[in-house]
Amino acid sequence: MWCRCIAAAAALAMLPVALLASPSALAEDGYDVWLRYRPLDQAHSAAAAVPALAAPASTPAQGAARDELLRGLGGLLGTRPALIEKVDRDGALVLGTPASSPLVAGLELDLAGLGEEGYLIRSVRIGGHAATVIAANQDIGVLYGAFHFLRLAQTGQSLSSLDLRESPKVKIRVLNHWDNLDRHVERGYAGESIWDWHRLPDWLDPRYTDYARANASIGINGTVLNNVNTSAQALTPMYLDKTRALAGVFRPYGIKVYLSARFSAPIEIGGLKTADPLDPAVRRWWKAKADEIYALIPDFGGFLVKANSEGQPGPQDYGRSHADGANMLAEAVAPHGGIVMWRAFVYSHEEPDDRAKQAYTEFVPYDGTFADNVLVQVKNGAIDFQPREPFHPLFGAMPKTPLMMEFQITKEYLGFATHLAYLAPMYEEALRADTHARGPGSTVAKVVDGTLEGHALTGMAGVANIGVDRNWSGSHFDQANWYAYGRLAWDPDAGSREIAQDWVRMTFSTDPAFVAPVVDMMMGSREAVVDYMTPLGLHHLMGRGHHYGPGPWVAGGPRADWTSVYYHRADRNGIGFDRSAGGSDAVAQYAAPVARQFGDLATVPEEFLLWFHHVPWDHRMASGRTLWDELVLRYGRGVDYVKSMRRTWDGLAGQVDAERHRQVAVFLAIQEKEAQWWRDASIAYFQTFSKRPLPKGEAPPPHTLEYYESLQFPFAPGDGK
Ligand code: BDP
Repeated sequence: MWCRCIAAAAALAMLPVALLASPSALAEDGYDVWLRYRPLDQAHSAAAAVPALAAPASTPAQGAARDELLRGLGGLLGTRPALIEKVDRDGALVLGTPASSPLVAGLELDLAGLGEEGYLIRSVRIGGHAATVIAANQDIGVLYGAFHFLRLAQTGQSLSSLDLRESPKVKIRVLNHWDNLDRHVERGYAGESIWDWHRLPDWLDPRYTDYARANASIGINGTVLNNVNTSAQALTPMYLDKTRALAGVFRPYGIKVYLSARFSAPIEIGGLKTADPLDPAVRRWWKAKADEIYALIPDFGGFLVKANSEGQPGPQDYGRSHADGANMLAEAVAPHGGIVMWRAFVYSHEEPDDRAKQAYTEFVPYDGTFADNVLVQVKNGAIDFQPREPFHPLFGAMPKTPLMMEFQITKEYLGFATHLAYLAPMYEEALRADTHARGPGSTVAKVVDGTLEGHALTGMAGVANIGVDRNWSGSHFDQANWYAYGRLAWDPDAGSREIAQDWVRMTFSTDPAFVAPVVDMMMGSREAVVDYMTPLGLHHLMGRGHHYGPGPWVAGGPRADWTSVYYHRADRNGIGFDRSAGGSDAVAQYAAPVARQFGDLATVPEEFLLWFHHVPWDHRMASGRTLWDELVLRYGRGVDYVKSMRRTWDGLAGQVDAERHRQVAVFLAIQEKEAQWWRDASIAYFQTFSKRPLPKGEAPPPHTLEYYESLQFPFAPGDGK
């Protein structure tokens, strides 16, 4: 990347001034993500001028902060600041911890309460000169502060009279890579895995450093390198050595590595006959494995485990519980300070109960029995990362257990990498949902950040959307989801609009005439996907296996809860899954006020209507329309939104470089085509049940239902394998 930057800078220097003013003259491929550091306009660069930098660099972590500021300010302002040891002029930037920098120590700043990762940025005077200090208790806080300072400059904010204090509200902020050792990424739409296992540990692709920089810039402090559906080989000495090498690259950036652990590894790579968590030989094996890992990687984070879920092995294979399994691993890593992230995404083969209820049923009885270094990792909703789900009933229902949030950043169910869908409003919706666990105001965010029950060990996981594609995420706008996830993991109360504003300014342009329409377009984009795929609480209606495109007709196969008909239950009377007291009674898993609201057809929010109720086709909606008419209109509304995004984006040509503009424009055209396909296929299918005409003005689907059903996509990307 940096070669490219230097080349670009050299090219820039030779360009006539008139051309410099035109962003469209400079091609960009998105590799730099939001850390582009392109020259600020004159007004902003004058205001942001930083002539000198006093920054220690005696450790790799300190070096990372200093280098980032040199690179960032150099790019933004056109000249790199001079490196100084003493403040001898106005405008210097001073960074460090009291231990690393005598200048910082001399300021006697109030760093208490900032913790290990927090920082402050403050305008101060040193030796009679105006200066800005970025100070923290640890080097990593300084690095986070450096990125924050750069963000202020990049987004055109004032750098004078600063007084900022920041520390993360959530402790473990990790990406989950669903990457296999053969580099296939399960549900990945950005090319192969960035982990080049075959060439590791010797070849350390410079991408790994840029990956760490991007993550550190948004406060991500951990990464689980391998898929939750993992092979045990990831724990063999050969692969552990490769993991050690990656850990070495990430360490200066405050990023710990974690591994997904296959529960049956003691059998598969340990030669044991069992993986029973209560078997002493099995326990010894895991302890020895943990010791082996920590000897290589002293700051190894711990294990992520998917057990007894979708065919993965687990403690129940031996008649043991999730707590037995988690606690055995927890015991192995505890002496080294490691943690276990035990997933609650479970639903059993034998259990015929509503799938939405099963995680709660299986986990709630074990509340209070998990070891202190175990977090239970819960998806935002009870089914599976659908475009819209009500919050998972486990949030608020396991007060004695730290519950980690698991969001999906990769868009398995929201149009893969081609559809523009900004997911922060979806994350925000889940985090702000009120569980009522301890009365009103018991939001999911408070469960996750530990404040509701007083947990110090807290976490958030995001299933990564990263691959080897030049732009990392498969599309330019999908970088925003990676970015927003990090910002919300740092502060679950942050606002998705403000995050989008920062991202647009850093990624494209600070021009308000560009920022405002693009942010508006992003903010409504997820709702549009809900509309054209699964309006009014519908869910799980996608193509079988690969999950590409509409498949409301999907039926049969190995298990009912992998079909669409199981979820929509359309018949001649109506549509929707009855989870009220008269149905599966899933509503009873929520606290009483929530259960009442969701369980009553009169009070359930319309966006969850068909999630909780089977509703007659002629049911009157708030709009006065019948359910059938409303459904059809929502499908169309989603398509219309995509059309409006295309118009907006087309109108912004010239305000963004042609290379990125063109790809976004073409992807939006694909999105429109696919949104239309979702609408047409869904209407063609559901009309066979409703037997009602389309509302006036609504175009009939151009093809027969048989046509939509006949479409096959054997090579759609990202399938599990
Ligand atoms: C589903 C995915 C599947 C994952 C599973 C999980 O389709 O590929 O393995 O979630 O989270 O969304 O374990």
